Amino acid sequence: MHVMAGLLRDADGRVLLAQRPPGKHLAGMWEFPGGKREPGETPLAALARELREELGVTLQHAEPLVALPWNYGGHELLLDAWRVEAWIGEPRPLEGQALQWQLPALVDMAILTPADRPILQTLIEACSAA
Ligand code: 9L3
Ligand code: MG
Repeated sequence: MHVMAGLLRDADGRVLLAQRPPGKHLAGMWEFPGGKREPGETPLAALARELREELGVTLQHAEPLVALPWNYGGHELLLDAWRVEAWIGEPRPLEGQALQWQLPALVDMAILTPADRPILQTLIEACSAA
């Protein structure tokens, strides 16, 4: 399974996090918005679709950050994280999920789904190198 995740930053450098809704796997934990790529979709098209469905925004420009394999209880997934450099619209919680903007260095890793922790770490390192 190929899962896309988008890292949106605001003008203050804060990153957007979404909370997984009740009833879903890992409910209550926070993650970068995104979801499963469907057959026949390119990674970028899947990311654009997920961001439109979950946040109501139109992706304009994204750059790959890091893709890491993960195993959730027997399910192999590749979590493919992209920096979303430009989009149109104000992100809204269209799927009942809570949203928050937070400075990467201030995010408590414990609130993130395990697969998203190394992605945040990669973002923090990329920011300090820039
Ligand atoms: N997942 C982890 N981190 C993320 C995303 C978008 C997804 N940033 C994991 C949670 C699920 C799987 O990928 O195990 C599929 O996601 P969903 O379709 O349940 O949202
Ligand atoms: Mg999702």
